Amino acid sequence: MNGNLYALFESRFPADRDQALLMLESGASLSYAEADAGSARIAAHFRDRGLDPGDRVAVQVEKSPEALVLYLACLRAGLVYLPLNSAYQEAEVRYFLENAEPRAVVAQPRSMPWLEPLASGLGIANLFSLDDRGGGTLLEASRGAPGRFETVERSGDDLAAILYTSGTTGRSKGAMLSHRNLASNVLVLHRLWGFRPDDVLVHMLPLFHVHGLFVACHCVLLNGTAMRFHRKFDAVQAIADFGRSTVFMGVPTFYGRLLGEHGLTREACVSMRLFVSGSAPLLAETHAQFERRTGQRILERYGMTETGMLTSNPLDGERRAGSVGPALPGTDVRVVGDDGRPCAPGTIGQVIVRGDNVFSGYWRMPDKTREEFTADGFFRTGDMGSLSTDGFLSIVGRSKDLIISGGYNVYPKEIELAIDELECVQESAVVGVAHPDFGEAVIAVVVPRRGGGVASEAGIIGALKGRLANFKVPKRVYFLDELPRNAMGKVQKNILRERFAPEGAKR
Ligand code: MCA
Ligand code: AMP
Repeated sequence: MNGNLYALFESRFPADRDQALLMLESGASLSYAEADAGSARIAAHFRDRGLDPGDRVAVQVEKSPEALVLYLACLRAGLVYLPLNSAYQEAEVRYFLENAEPRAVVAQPRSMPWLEPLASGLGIANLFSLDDRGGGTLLEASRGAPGRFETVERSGDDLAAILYTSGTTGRSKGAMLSHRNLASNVLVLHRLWGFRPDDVLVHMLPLFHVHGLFVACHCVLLNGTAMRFHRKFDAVQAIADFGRSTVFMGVPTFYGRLLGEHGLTREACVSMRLFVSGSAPLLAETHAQFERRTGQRILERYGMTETGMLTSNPLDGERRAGSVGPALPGTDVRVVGDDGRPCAPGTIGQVIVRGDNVFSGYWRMPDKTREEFTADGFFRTGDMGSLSTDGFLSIVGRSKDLIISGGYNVYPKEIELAIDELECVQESAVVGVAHPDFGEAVIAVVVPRRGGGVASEAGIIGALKGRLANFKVPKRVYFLDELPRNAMGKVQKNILRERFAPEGAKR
């Protein structure tokens, strides 16, 4: 049997392929037949350009129907899909291209002035553009290709995608995800969340991360039904859609913003059967408020880029606020002490996981991969948690130095390295503080360098904007004469968090 994930999706396509896969804001739709033909054309074009199965295709585009079709094309051609957040700047993209060595790059037309020389310097011969309206050289070039393509045979172990996650050292690592990793996870979620033939999902997440692509889109593709597909999150539009849809998936920021709208009522949600939250902790208060307003209990689940989804609150049964639920079937989730031994229920320890959904390692980083796995094959998530007697996991913190802002991960080290490069800076420390909209927000504490010129908040933020994706740029910069350190010389970030939390991330 072909282990290619696309073959699994295709086996579940609706009998009538003229049925919609995507319902668009414009009122137009994209049918399963059109997605199939469009992805066939791009896959055939890639093959004709000499791309072989296993080659990487880096993609940095805005969300659009064509972006999803391009992903399907890569699966079908056996190419390894490498999605990049559209907010990444040139310096960030350079690293990914150098590290992954893709055979082709598809990017926004506005990136071409810097991407053309970069790609040519790296010997990447296939550079295409794709804008958020389907314009650009990719579709022009593949227009003449046949609308039929035999999906390439893949084994479950073959790579389907590489997703970069930042690291505590400041260097991003490419998580290698196989067709089996992705297929096993969506098969479980689809069953556990009770997908039905009449489901319609409201899709407002970005396509370049796990939540929007591998959780939301995969569930819909496996279900052979439609999603209302939006460029980005919009609370008013979401509420309008809830009246004619059944499933919604979002990060906690989405739920906070929905609660800020008067239109969010029980009546507005009457056709909805499932609200899923993940990517960051959902406050128990948000959970309670959402239930009071709509009568619906949000289902919180927990996952990672490296592993896909790991735990989920139940569809039927108690959805516990503050818990991410029991392990998914087929996934082994343990909480262990520093000695590696399982903790007693209620005791906090490190969360480690094993299962078909767990990635095989980091791209070209065997040492890093070895470090992150135990001898018996468990991946160390870097999250701290505890299990209840009935197996519900609660995430209580992280052993990794990570900030999650509006569902996006920011590793302080990467930001500190960028700040420290500035002439006016002696050293810096980046921490997360509570933020009413993003949950956590990034702030920086800077020690100015003597003789390095004027160090100002606006100057530092301005300098970082061209170098880092916008969501990584600190919302505020504070100045100190020196950073608090412990006896070992390590910066005491907890002191900085306490000190600057009241001043916060807002001007
Ligand atoms: C935008 N801004 C942000 C963020 N997003 N700042 C901090 N954190 C953010 N997440 C800033 C921009 O820099 C900009 O500032 C200003 O807000 C407006 O930008 P805009 O793009 O208009 O904002 P928005 O459209 O309102 O976006 C907010 C958002 C978006 C809708 C919450 O961030 C979002 O869609 N987040 C979802 C992320 C996600 O999909 N995560 C899943 C990862 P300025 O003007 O100063 O530049 S997958 C994962 O984590 C695992 C596997 C899992 O479990 O799911
Ligand atoms: P990423 O690297 O984007 O895959 O982010 C994964 C991290 O997001 C996890 O290791 C957790 O720290 C966090 N995360 C995801 N879902 C949840 C959740 N429901 N509650 C708490 N943290 C979460």
